[in-house]
Amino acid sequence: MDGEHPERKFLAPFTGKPMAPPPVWLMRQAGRYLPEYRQVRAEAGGFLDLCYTPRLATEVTLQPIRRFGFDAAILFSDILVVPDALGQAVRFAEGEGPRLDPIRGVEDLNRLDVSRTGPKFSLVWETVERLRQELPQETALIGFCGAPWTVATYVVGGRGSTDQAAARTWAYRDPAGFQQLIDTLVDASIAYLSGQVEAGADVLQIFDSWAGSLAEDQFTRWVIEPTAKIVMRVKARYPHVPIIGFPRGSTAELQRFVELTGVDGVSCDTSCPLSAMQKVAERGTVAQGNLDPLLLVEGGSALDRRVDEIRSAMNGLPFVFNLGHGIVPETPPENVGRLVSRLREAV
Ligand code: 1CP
Repeated sequence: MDGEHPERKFLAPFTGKPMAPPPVWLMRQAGRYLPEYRQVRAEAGGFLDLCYTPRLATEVTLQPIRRFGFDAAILFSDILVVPDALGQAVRFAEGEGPRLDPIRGVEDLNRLDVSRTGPKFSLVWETVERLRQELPQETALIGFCGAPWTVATYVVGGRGSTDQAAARTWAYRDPAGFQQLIDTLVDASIAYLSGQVEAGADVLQIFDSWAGSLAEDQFTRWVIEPTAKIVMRVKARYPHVPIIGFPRGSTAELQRFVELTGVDGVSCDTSCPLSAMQKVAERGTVAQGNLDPLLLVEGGSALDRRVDEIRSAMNGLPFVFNLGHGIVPETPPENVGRLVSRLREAV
C-alpha cells in the first residue's frame, strides 16, 4: 500500500509508520453542517437520490476536502444503500430518520435478493470512480459499508431505535433464521465493498454503530463473526487494502474484536479511554478517534486542549485523528478549520 501511493500520507500508519502530525478525517465530514451540502441536498430531492446520483454524490464528498484539506475523503453514501439495493425500499422522510418495511422473520427473507443489487451498487461504484479522478493525488479515498449487525437493526426494526430490541429479540427467538439474514448482509457487503475497491477506494471502514447493545455471546456471534468473514473474504481478493472496524460502544471488547476480526485499524468512540487506544496501537493496530463531536460544536480553548491531549497521547503510535462519532449538524464549520490547523501546528 505504501509502495503504491507513498504520497497518500493517510496510508502510512497502516504500514506501521506513525506520523506527526497524524493524518485526519472526520466521520460525517460531508453533511448538513455545511451550507454548500444543504444546497446540493435540496437540488437532489430525496436523500437516497443524492446517494444514487454520481455527479452530486461526488460533489458533496469533495466539499469538505476543498474547505479543510483532510487527508482522506469518505465516499458519500449511506449504510442503508445495502438493504435498499437488496429490495427492501428505504425512505427518508424530511426531518426524520430512515423508514423501511420491517423484515420480522425468515418468512420475509425472500424480499432480499443479492442478485438484484447490481444496478444500485453500480451507481455508488461510479461515484467512487469519479472521486478517484477528481481527488488530489495525496488524498486517500475511504469506501465503507455498515456492519451486518447494525444494518440488521434497521432491516428488522424498520427505523432507528435506542435499544435495537426488534433485532435482538429475533436473534434470541430464532438464531438460525437471524443467521440467514446476517449471511445475506455479509454476502451483499462483500460485493459492495469489492466493487468500491475495484473502482478506486484505498481503504475501507465497516460501521457497527450499534455493536454496544449486545451481550458478550451475542457480540461474538453477530458482531465479531460476520465482520471476520467480510475481512477475510475482502482481504483474500485485495490484501493491500486496509480495513478499519468501528464497533461503537464496545471499549471492553476492543482487543478481542481486533484479534478475532483481523481488521487493520479500529475506530474508537468518545467514551474510549486514551489508555485503551494506546494499548491497541502499541500492539500494531491503527487506532482512530476519538474527539467528542460536541466539543467541535463548542470550539474555543476547550477544543484546542483536547486536540493537544489526544495528539500527544498517541504520538509515536499508529494513529488516525478522528471524532468518536459523526459531526453533528449544529457544528460551526470554522471550528472544523480550527481543529485541523491546531492538529497540524508544529509538533
Ligand atoms: O438529511 C440528510 O442530509 C441526511 C443525513 C445523512 C447523511 C449526511 C444520513 C441519513 N446519512 C448520511 C451520510 C452518511 N451516513 C455517511 C457519509 C460519509 C460521511 O461520513 O461523510 C456515512 C459514513 C453514513 C453512515 C451511517 N448511516 C451510519 C453509521 C455511522 C453512524 O453515524 O453511526 C448509520 C447508523 C446510518 C444510518 C442513518 N443515515 C442517515 C441517518 C439520519 C441515519 C441514522 C438513523 C437513526 O438511527 O436514527
